[in-house]
Amino acid sequence: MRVFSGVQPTGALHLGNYLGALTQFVRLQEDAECLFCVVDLHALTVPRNPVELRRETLQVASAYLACGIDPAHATVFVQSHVPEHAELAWILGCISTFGELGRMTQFKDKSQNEHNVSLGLFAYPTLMAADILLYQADAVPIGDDQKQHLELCRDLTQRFNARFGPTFTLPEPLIGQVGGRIMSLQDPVHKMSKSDPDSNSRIGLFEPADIIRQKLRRAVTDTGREVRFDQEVKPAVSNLLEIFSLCSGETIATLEARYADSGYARFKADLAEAVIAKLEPIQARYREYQAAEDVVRVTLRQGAERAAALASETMATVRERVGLLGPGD
Ligand code: AQP
Repeated sequence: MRVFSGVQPTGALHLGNYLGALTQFVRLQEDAECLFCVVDLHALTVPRNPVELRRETLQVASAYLACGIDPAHATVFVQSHVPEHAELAWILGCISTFGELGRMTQFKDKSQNEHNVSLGLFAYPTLMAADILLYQADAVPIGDDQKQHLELCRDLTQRFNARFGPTFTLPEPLIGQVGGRIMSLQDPVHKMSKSDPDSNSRIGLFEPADIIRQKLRRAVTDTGREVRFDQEVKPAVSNLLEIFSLCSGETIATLEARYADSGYARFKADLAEAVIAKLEPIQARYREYQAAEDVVRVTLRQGAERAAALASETMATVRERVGLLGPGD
């Protein structure tokens, strides 16, 4: 099985990225051929400071390694180092419709109240489809928020294959049973997100322990005192219970039984310690990679070489299928 997934360098990674995506990546590398990409072209769909973008690209790559992605098992690379991503995105854009791209909820959310919405933001899902199809991926580990984009990728796969002949593997989404949708600590109807202007809404993977304690103390809760998992009635507490369970390895039922009548303050204090304990070893490894940036750069160079070999094979077929005249034809 071949697996592809990516993370955008759009700011410091948070617990949602970790629990929803990165933990899955680490698990999958044991049994599948994995490609994990820092999708820097996606990050350009909203205005970016070039110096920050370059720094955050290296940070996401370092985070991959710190979380346990092993370059001996998985190909780690930067999207823009393999130019075929942009080329295939153009070709897929030419078989995508205005209507289907306009229905994407992420586009609607991100373009709301914006005056100068870019073509890139609108076409984001075609670039994501190109990322996946270029490597003939069988499966794509994603958080729940990317489900709609993957559905579109599957539609484009079927449309392309029907129009030009079997070319691409139809990819399946891999969404974790739990952790697929970690919610904001300040507004539990919205997902935890890097671009939320309120930094109290998320826990950064590399934040110091005292900030994590403070953010969890300030996390909103629901009416009533009892600690109970009920996403309808108690969305905020349910989100905290899910985070607690994923960080401590204990079941939600065990946690409910322990904290049922203890009140929110003790529950949140213990939750903070569980999150800190989970993140400490990752943070230590991240500091090591930050001090050895050359190691990260070499990993990315080697990863790009491996990825480019696969990408050029797919693109040779695609160019031929759609009727582009090759220089040697
Ligand atoms: N809150 C979340 N819960 C679970 N999984 C999540 N992911 C993101 N947020 C959550 C998953 O993390 C992977 C990488 O995401 P991304 O950075 O490529 O883009 P995103 O989904 O748009 O994530 P953010 O944090 O919300 O970034 P911004 O604010 O820049 O758009 C994906 O697999 C995603 O599903």
